[in-house]
Amino acid sequence: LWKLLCTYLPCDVLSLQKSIVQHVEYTLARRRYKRDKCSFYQATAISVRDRLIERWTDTQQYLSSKDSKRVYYLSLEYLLGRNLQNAMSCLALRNRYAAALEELGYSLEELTEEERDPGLGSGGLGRLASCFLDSLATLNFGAWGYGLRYKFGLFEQRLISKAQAEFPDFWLKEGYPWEVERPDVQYLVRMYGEVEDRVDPETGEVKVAWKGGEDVLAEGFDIPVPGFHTLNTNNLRLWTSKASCEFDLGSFNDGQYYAAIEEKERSEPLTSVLYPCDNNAPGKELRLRQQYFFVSATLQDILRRYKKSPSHGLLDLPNKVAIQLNETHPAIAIPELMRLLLDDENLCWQDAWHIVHNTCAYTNHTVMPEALEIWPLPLVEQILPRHLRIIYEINHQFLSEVRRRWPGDPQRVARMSIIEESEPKMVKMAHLAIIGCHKVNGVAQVHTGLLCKSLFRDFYEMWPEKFVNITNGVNHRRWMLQANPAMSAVISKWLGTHDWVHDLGRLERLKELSSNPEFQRDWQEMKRYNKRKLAEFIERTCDVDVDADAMFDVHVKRIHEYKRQFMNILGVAYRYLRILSLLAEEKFDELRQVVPKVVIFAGKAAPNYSVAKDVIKLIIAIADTINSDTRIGGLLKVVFIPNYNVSVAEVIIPGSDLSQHISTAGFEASGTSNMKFCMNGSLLLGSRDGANLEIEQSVGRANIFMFGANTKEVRTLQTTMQYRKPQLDGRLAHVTQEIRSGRFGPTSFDSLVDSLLPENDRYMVGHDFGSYLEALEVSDAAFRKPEEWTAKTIVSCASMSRFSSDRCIREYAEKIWNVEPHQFRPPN
Ligand code: 26M
Repeated sequence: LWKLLCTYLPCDVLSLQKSIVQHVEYTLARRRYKRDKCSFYQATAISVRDRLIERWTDTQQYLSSKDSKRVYYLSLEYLLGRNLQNAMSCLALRNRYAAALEELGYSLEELTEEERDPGLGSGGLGRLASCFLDSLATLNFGAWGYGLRYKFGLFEQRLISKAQAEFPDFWLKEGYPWEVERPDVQYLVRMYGEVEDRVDPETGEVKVAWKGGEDVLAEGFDIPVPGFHTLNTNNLRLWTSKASCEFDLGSFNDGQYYAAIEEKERSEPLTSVLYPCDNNAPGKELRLRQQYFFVSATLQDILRRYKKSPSHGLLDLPNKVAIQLNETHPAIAIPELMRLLLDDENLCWQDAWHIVHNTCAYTNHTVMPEALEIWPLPLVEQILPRHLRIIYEINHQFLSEVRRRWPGDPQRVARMSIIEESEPKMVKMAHLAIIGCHKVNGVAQVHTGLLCKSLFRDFYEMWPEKFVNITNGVNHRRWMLQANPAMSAVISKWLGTHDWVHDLGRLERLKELSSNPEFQRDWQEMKRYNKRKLAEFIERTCDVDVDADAMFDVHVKRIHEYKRQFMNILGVAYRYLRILSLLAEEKFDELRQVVPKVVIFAGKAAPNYSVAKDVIKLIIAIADTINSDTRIGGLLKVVFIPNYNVSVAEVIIPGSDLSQHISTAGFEASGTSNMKFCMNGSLLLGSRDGANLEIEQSVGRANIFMFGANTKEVRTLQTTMQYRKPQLDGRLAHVTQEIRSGRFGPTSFDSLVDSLLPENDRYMVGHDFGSYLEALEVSDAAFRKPEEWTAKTIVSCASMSRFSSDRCIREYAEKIWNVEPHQFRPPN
């Protein structure tokens, strides 16, 4: 009987239709005859989820039976994107579901649009985590992601009165059909309280007891993470905070019933909101509590699963478990795992340290000083008194080692300490992470170089073997196959196979075809099609009519000074003024040479980051002036697409000709959208920063437009500028004068414009502006030659195999986790 019951669900078209209609009626309890898209989307999602769940439970069972090493990816952020089409493709059921829905009167495309994009992250770091989950599943690694189930995701951005306005993103409003609540997976997490030293009367050993404080309950929600065309199905477990009253009913017995419940209810808001910062770390108490809540629940869960197997001794943990810390956000895992091993498992310090150090690894994603997490020591002491004691001990032992290696170098000791001797004292989470982990990795060559040469130089000198580079990668199945079906069809047609979907290296063969006129025609038609779709999207969201034959020049990412959207919009203003002067001087030959362009911006500014919000205002002001100036005809349009997120990116990236990645050298750790754009046949206009440099090596200098100071020059300039004030580029001076004079509306944007003065120009906009304009000119000239341009885009797309997250995950597996893929087969 069990054999009969354990077969997988049927997947013929009729069975899929039955399952969808049944979920409308029985799961959602809605009339199956009443036709509404939302119900049919949800029912379809649940029908797909059913088919994931059977693989998911089988995978977990298989992994336990094989006792293979597992990877746990700890991240406070995930930007999953929509799941419906991804899950269907993974199951190889996309066409059948599309056919099933068609007969029910729905297109898969329209139902796709019903899905809300869970914005549980703020930018590149969260999206990277999601790409990693997909590759881990596809490559048959047994890996779980852990994160927080924020009730409100990253805010929704609307443009009101020509500025950003933030609205709460209550993404769970209609329910999230991909998750499964796990009321049986609950842990208590303690915060606050006091520590007490207790001498064991028998052994005389001093033990530390953590007493009092408040308990919060963590409950898990699971989202299955399917691999592409494999049965392997991993898990993403997200924690939500709950009142812990169910756990200690005793305290209500003193008549304080309501007071007790009220107090317990205070724990609910802990996971309410995601901090909307990217590359910035506000030292907020709630954030530290979120981090600890997340880490404690996760580690309790990992240890519980580990200990279920009777053969597992704790000392063996590093051979069976790898924990990856995504940035320092979960770095409190180091003292928390120590605490669990010391206080709950009664291990000695040496054994506990050996386990922690060999299990954990840390990825750094930024060198921006304002993004480095440091916590006031009194705050740590208040919330996590036991952990502070452990941190002191870790620091004490570590600094003794530093003193042994570098006797008579107290400055080095002070620089490397976890505790900064300021007022108040601060706890440096990056130092804690480096000391507590066996590997530290940067996310692009130049970035890792900077970690070793400057930010973590002392640590690199002490432990050079600890530092590795693993250049980021992106999931090409989402960013090519799913986001750009037109391009995928052209590629598969010309290669005569779909095998590139598994192995991006197969794209190399396209290079030979890059000048083939028929292939070029298909490629150009595909690009035209994607640009028309983007043009329709722009019409809908911005109410601006744009010409799909113009060059689509795209700059989309979080708004940040170092990403220099400001420099871009100054360049746009310059282009506009130049067109006007050509018109005024009746230089018609030169006017004919001007490449018609649509400049597309999108991105969110942190709500408290006023400079970034001013940049959005300036972009909108300049866009309004240009778009309503009938003199320039269709030569230039500028749009700011609101509410940039994963699904908006899936429309924008395939429709782009040129994309800008123009951060000041040394500031963008890697960048990942640069890779996505290249994969979609868009050429990069890039600064000498992050992964741009490695992309240049792969695609070749002729197929990318690079400009500006490199990291070394930036460093020298930053020190010399204080003494030597260079002249502002004449073109830049002209543009800023026009902005101040009110050419782009009544606001004069004084503080933005003042930031260009050499003494204020931390991000080298003034210095790089000239070479930036030259790079733009080179790209214009290239665009005027369609065959050459097309060949460049083909070669650059065909050169992307290194930038697949598959390559990246294999490197983590080999260099850091020491894990092998498994060979899971279905039970029969
Ligand atoms: C910290 C404290 C409190 C609240 C928020 C934060 C915080 C959140 C996100 C700080 C930084 C955060 O993200 C940094 C980030 O996204 N870094 C980007 O990581 C990408 C993936 O490695 C790189 O490609 C980008 O270059 C890098 O900027």
